Amino acid sequence: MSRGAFTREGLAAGKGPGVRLTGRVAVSVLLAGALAAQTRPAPPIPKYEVRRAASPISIDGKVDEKAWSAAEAVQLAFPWESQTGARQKTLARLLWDDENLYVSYECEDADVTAQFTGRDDPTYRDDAVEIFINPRPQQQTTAYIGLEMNARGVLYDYLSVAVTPKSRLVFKRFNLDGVKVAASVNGTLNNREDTDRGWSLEVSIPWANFEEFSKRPSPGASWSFNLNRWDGVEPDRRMSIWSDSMTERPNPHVPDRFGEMLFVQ
Ligand SMILES: [Ca+2]
Ligand SMILES: [Ca+2]
Ligand SMILES: [Ca+2]
Repeated sequence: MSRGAFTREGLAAGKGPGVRLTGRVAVSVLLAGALAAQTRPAPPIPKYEVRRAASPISIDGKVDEKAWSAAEAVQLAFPWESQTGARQKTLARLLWDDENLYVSYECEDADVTAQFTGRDDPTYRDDAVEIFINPRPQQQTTAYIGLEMNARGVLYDYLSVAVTPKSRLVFKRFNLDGVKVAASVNGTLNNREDTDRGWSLEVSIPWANFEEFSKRPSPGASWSFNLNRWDGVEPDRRMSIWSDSMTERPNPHVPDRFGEMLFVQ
C-alpha cells in the first residue's frame, strides 16, 4: 500500500488503562496505582498560545498549509520509563478561527499500524493521537471532551465526567457535530516488514460543540487541554504526552494536570 489519506467526518474516541465498557456508558476507574505518588519531579503546568489561522486549512491530513507555519509546535515527552516501545517524535500544533479549533500532529514512525475502522472503536489501541479539551477550567467536578484518532483518521470521541475524585464516566455516545478528521500515512499502513517514515493528522472542531461549557473564545480566553500519543504494537507500546500527568503508569486522564490553552489574536 502506498501513501494514503483516510477521512472520516463525524467520528469519536475512548481511553486506555482502567476503562470498562458497561452498556450505555464506559466506566473509567482510575486504578489506585495509577495515581500513586511519583518520584519524578512535577514539571510546571505548560501554557500554549493558540494563534488565529491567517488562511484556510484543508483537513486532508497533510500539515502543509501556510497557516500552520505560524502555529507554535510542541513536542510530546516520554515520562514513563517502564515502557518498551520506540521513542518516536511527535509535534503538535493548534490554531483557531471564527468557525473551528484546529489541531495537527506530525508523527515520526518507522512502523505505522492501525486496525480500527469504525467511529468510537477503541482507536487508542492503534497508533493514535489524542486531545482532551476542558473549555471550563474553573469547574469543580471536571468534565472534558476527548478525541482519540488513529492513523486511519478514525475518531473515538466522548464526554468524560468525574463522578468521584478517582473515577470518571466516559460517554462515548457523545458525538461531536461537524468534526472533520483526516490522516496521511507516509509509508505502508500495517506492513510490518518495511520501514515507514511517519504519519500526520488534522482535525477541525466547530465551536458549537463546546457551547454548554463556554461561550466561543475570544482573545484572552483560557481553556485547558492535554495532548498525547499511543505508539507501537503490544507488548512494545509507548505513550508520549505534552503535560506530564504524573501517574505511575501511563494514564493521560488527569485534568488537574492539563495545560493552559490561551487564545490569542
Ligand atoms: Ca492540511
Ligand atoms: Ca507506530
Ligand atoms: Ca462518540
